[in-house]
Amino acid sequence: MSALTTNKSVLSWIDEKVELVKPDKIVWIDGSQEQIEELRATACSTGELIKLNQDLLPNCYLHRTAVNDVARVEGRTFICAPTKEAAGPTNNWMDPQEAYTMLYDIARDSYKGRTMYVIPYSMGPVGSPFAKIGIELTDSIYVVLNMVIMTRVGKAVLDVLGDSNDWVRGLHCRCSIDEEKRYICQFPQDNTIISVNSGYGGNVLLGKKCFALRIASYQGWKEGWQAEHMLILGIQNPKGEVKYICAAFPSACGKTNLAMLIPPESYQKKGYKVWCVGDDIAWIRKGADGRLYAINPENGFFGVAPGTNEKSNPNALATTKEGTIFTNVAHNLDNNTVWWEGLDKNPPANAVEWKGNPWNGQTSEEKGAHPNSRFTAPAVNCPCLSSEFENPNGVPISAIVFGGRRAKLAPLVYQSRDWNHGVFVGSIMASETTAAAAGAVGVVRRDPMAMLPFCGYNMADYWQHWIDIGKTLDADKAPKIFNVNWFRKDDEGNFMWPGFGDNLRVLDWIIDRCEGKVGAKETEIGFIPNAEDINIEGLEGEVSLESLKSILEVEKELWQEDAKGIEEFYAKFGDKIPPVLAEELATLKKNVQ
Ligand code: OXD
Ligand code: MN
Repeated sequence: MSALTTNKSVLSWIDEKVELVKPDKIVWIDGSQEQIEELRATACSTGELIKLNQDLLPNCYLHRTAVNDVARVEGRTFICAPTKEAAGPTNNWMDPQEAYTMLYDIARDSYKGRTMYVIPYSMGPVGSPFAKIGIELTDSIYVVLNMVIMTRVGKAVLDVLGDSNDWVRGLHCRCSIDEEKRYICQFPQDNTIISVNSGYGGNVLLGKKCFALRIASYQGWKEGWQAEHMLILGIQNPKGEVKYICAAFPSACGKTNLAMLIPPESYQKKGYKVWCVGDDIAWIRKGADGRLYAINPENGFFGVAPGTNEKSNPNALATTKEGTIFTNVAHNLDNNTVWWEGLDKNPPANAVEWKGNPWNGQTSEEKGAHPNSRFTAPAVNCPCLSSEFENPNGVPISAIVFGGRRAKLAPLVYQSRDWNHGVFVGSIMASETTAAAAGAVGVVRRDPMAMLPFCGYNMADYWQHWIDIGKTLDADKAPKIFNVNWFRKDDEGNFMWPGFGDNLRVLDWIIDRCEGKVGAKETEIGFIPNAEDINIEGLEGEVSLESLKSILEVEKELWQEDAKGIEEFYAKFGDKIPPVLAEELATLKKNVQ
């Protein structure tokens, strides 16, 4: 098949990689429906995909990864910057030359007998001033079909690229899925990603975490914009005005659920609506009017399946009903559909579990779906997708929200005093590990801006970049910065806030604060709502004014303890800690003394 471009930098890079991995055949992905159909058919014929019930789930497929290849591998993910310091203390680092040599040795000849697929893709609407282009080479049809959902793929992307050399190189080689030789390497200075020995989404859909966060965060630093691990949502009030919020949360804090939130009944009656722009990544830059604007660079949702149901997230569930690839969920053989834990209370008896073994969901102790099983679903399917989703100039951001899972300490919501204090609030983000993950439960892991596994350079430089962005914004134009915690527990271990759709009550207060419509108490840690200003109408029996007050309190002793933890965390960065943040920490310590 002939090349879809005459771009010399593209063609010579592909020639080099062909020489290295030696494919039998090269196929350029043009994004056409015929080609997608053909690839689906090939994947079904080899067992890579299983075609699901086309009446119930049109154009939906099931895939199983290797049992040893089911999640992102942070321990095997490297930032290959020129020096260890450039990668910083929170990233694994490898010398670029050593990394290339090692990776090329692993990749050499690995496409023999296989096809090389060349995927030209755009992160962001094709041609948008925010968008960036990548080319991924892969020997996996599963990767091609996922990239077709998650990004904008095809010839139009190459037409926009023209002769430019400004594109991200991505080489993915399945090899033998050997865990010991699995590496996910980013070379930010070279706009390059190499991923070997994995077939799992987060490691191999190179447009997502590898490019749109790790490489893009570095590009943003150099070019004056930001790539963040944030959802973007719009809240429409009864007057029809829509205000946009970006929010960063570590995994397992309900980001996709918040992005597709269904307003509580009392809000629905008044005419409130919530629109989803994105559930995972935001690219943010200043617009001509001096405000910050955000786009979602992705084109689909790569969501965790277990726990997604008609109640927790009906919008996500609806999104998966067409054109979706399910990975590592259970296969219901009675009607050729899929099932996962938490979908409903009716697991199939005649099924195949995620590893491919027969499974009776009614009697088995084993799980049917892997806890990190996923759906890859087109954004256009989402019933609450924002009409601004394709806007090439993004949406204006009123508020930035940080959050984590903390049983104690962090109040339901507080507002930073100003931008720099907000950067401090983001930098001290932390979340407690849950029973779902390996290791001790309830251990606090610092995860600044939810970027711990995704920042492509030294986190201290990243914080300074946040501070520098703030310097370019007029105070009345800068988004206000908040912190939320949906996960406060009482002494018996019960959650004290209902979460899910009711989180809109907190977002409502946040928007009111942005518009100067509501007062707040200035406390040691920032501005806290007066409890009466959080609307708890309709929550009778669930949340009392008293309990709301108690999750809005600042407990000084706990903050003194936390300040020690922050100090230890900051110490890792030595004298690279931005002076602004060192001062904010000193202020916090003094305030909570
Ligand atoms: C994701 C993650 O898959 O953050 O989005 O791990
Ligand atoms: Mn994520």
